[in-house]
Amino acid sequence: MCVPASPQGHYNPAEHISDAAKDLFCLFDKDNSGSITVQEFIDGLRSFKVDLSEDDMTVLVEELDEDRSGDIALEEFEKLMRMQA
Ligand SMILES: [Ca+2]
Repeated sequence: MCVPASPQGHYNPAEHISDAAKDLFCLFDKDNSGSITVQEFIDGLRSFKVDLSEDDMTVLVEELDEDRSGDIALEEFEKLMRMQA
């Protein structure tokens, strides 16, 4: 279980996110830090044989990373799932 649990009684933004998105997020988040770094994202896409250049992947991260934290949170990752749906 690599989705970080929020303290009891606090709103958990992960709760409304689909299990499929969480499972995929876990595959990308190799160090279980709760967010996907650019490098984890690129490694993850490569492991799924996604045919994108590193530059294209970096642009994709920048599009997903709404809060400019430099990595992809679960909520941001879910947008990618919706794009593909
Ligand atoms: Ca991580």
